[in-house]
Amino acid sequence: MARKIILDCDPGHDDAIAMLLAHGNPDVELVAVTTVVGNQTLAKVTRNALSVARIADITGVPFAAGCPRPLVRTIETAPEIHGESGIDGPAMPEPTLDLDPRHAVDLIIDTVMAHEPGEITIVPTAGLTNIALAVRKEPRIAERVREVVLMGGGYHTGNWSAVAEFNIKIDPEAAHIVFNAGWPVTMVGLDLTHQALATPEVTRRIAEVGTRPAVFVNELLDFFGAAYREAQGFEHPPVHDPCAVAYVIDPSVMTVRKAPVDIELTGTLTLGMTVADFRAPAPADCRTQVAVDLDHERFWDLVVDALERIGDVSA
Ligand code: PIR
Ligand code: CA
Repeated sequence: MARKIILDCDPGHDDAIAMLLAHGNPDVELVAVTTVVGNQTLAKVTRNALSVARIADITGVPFAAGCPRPLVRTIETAPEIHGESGIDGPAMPEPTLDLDPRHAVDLIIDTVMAHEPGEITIVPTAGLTNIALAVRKEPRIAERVREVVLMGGGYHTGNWSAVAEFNIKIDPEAAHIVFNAGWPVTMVGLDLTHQALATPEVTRRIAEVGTRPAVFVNELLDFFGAAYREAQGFEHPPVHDPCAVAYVIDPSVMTVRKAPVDIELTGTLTLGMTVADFRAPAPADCRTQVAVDLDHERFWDLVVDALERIGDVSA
């Protein structure tokens, strides 16, 4: 049985690849896609999500727009990495799907409550504003969700400050709510995603697939790679968001370690830091774990396989 997932995202180059992986892989089923301000404004990332749906011919899945700003902080976007559109590089087709009329928070709640306990996995690949509001509005989702597998944070480095990662730093109060809601949380952070590098071997494999969606992925990686080279001094770009989807598809593609994790809300240098406590043994009631090591080859096998299955759908 395919794992049912809600993808909460801010496309975003790597969010788009996460969406394609979730759509193409038979072991996960996209049951909703929700958007939130992050890499760019809500209007931009929502349009991008709908354009990606057209490129991959994703139909029959509700897409809903969520929060236009973080809970407490002012909006911070990432144009130096994702460009003015949030997904600069490829030509993005005019969306053909209509948005679901519900707010993303309500679509998340409705979807979780309409399924049996343990059926829905939430996969956030953006700031946690929507997820935090959903669990505050309907606290019963905390027992009903199978787990939250999120891209965000990191225990040894940041990318938006020395110690904080973007998705957590842009809405640390929301992250605090999500990490303390009582549901199981797997943090797929920078420690893991900085191993998911799109090397020339990877882009060669994707080019070999040869389809329109595969060409789109390489166009994404071209722009993203150049931005990462210039802004962050990376030789090859780390492709963060599909790592969280990959964990849901096949947890053995990475190693994880159980550890309490909490979010720094008051540090002057450390705001938004995901503080992981690695003192052994982890307490018996610990519901959080962090991703540690990625099997690079098998991760990219999953992405290439998903693209092969999506095939040559025309945008
Ligand atoms: C990536 C992101 C933001 C900033 C940088 N420098 C790089 C976005 C990605 O979409 C991913 O979800 C997460 N935030 C990585 O920090
Ligand atoms: Ca993202």
